Amino acid sequence: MIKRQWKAFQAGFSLVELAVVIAILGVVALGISQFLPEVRQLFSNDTDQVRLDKAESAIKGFVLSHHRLPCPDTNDDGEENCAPTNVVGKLPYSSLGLASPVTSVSGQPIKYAIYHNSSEGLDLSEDADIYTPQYPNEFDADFSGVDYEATAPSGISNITQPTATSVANGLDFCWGLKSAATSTENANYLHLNDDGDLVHQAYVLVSPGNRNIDFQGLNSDTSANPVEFESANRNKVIAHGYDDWVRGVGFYELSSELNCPALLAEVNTATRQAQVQYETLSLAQYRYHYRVMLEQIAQSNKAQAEFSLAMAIINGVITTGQNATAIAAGAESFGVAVATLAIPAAASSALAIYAIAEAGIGLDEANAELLVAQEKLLEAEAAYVDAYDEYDASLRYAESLNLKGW
Ligand SMILES: [Ca+2]
Ligand SMILES: [Ca+2]
Ligand SMILES: [Ca+2]
Repeated sequence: MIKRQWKAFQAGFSLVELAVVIAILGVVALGISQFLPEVRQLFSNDTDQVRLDKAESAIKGFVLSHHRLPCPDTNDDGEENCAPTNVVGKLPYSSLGLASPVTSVSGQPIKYAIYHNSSEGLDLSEDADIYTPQYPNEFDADFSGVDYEATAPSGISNITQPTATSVANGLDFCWGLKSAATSTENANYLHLNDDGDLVHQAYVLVSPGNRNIDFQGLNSDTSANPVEFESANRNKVIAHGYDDWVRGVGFYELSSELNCPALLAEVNTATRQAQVQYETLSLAQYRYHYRVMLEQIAQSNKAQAEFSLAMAIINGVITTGQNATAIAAGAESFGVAVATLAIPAAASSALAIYAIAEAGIGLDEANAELLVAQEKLLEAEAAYVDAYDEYDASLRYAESLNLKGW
């Protein structure tokens, strides 16, 4: 009896249990079917995020070869459409060198938007020359700092600022990112809305998702501000079916990926070094001209000493009443170093001999001073030429970095 009752209980429980299980399975199946695209993607290598990664790599490749962002495709032919007003469109897959459009897993096109700041003329899709290093001023070989005429030593001439400045390359794009990063916040330019905070982006990619294949919320085509997009962090599950994927790439992030800080720093360092060499050269040039002046003064002092000596000899001759031959002999000595000068016998007066000796000593001293001045002038000239060559080399190096770009 007890056994039969137990069996009946067992059979009854199984039916109830079965019904409950079926009901639960039905609810679960209904729930799962809603999230089926996400569930499928969990087990697949081909997800919207992977596709956005692919788009991002293609954009980076384009930037490296074109020094600008690709423009959006606004007429669905895969080619970019560049105009200042074209800031939102589709990814220009063909211009990026891709064979087919980049879509979401369910086949919807990816939306692509770029930063364009009209108030500061900052268009990251424009290959413009907006960066030129701060080169030193032109070096003027015609020095006028010391009031003495002097021609520049051989090999020294004017060094003009590099003329090939209008070159647009990676440095200009890096500079554009830097300028954009420091620009004033403005809702008219591409940004994400992160819980009310406006976060500017260099470019934004949006996949509409696979459960609700529309662009939703701020990503919607009918959104009031077409350059405003949802934050990449917006919760997908609890936000009423929102399933878009937003990939925003900020100025600093892109700048860092392209190695911009190091590139700009390298050019800045080279330009600063050229500035230092320019200052050194200017100082060397001043010293050279100063030494030219001192050498000319020493030459003039020597001429004066020679003249004084000649006059002392002539005076001595006249004092002792000698004839014209003796005077000529004295005059002949004009310009001859005192060591080789014989005091004329005619200069017999003690006063005259003393004056001639004094003048001779003066000439000796003037000659010695001239030798020192000439030696120092040679040193100053060598230093000037060295500084000139070093400045020229440092300027060429800075110029070569500017021309190279990345
Ligand atoms: Ca197009
Ligand atoms: Ca440039
Ligand atoms: Ca969606």
